[in-house]
Amino acid sequence: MAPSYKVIYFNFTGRGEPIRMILTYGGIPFEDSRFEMTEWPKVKPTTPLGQVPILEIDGKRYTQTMPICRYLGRLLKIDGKDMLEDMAIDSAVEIIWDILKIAYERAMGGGNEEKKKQLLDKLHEQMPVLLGKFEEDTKKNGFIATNKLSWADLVFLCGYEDMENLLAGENPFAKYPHLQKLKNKLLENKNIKEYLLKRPTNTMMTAYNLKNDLK
Ligand SMILES: N[C@@H](CCC(=O)N[C@@H](CS)C(=O)NCC(=O)O)C(=O)O
Repeated sequence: MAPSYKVIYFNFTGRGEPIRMILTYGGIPFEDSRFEMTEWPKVKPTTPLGQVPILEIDGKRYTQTMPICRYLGRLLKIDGKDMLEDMAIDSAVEIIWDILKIAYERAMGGGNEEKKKQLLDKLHEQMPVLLGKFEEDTKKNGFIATNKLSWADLVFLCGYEDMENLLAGENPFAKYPHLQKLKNKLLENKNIKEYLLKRPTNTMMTAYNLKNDLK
């Protein structure tokens, strides 16, 4: 019998979404267990590390976003063909999260305007370097990390949506036509399309939804 999967995370994209997106891409049915921020104090003590996301496989709980994604990538054979490609995939995913972490820190930074400005400056300094590298790689190979679709591309798709929200109004991908093309190519996937159409409304970031770009 096929294993049962359950993803436990906020009703929000963030670190939970790459896990949901990879399962979705692979056509693996999963229970999408979401809760609102206000419920977190009740949920936190029930989690192994006081953190989410959690992936449950046949009732056993696994933590840490990227190892979970890496596992699913291997399971679906959208990992690298050798250790060097796996390193390229891991490296791309780290780059995506390096940018996202700054953008999230800025968004969650409360009322400290000076700190927020510093983080925005840091983003403006790093994005052209890091996204510029992805743009060049994607122009050459069609994908973020290797010359065929890998789980890094699905992490990128989620990162694309979060960056559009965290930097709403700035069009962070406007200068990167190949990254936009990749996003559109991924949105042609039937499973992803169906998932986005039925995905519960993200209660925290509402400026941009990948669903808006479905053809
Ligand atoms: N390294 C962990 C970090 C997990 C993490 O920080 N999760 C956040 C949500 S994105 C969380 O649970 N925050 C609530 C808390 O720490 O109380 C991972 O990648 O899964």
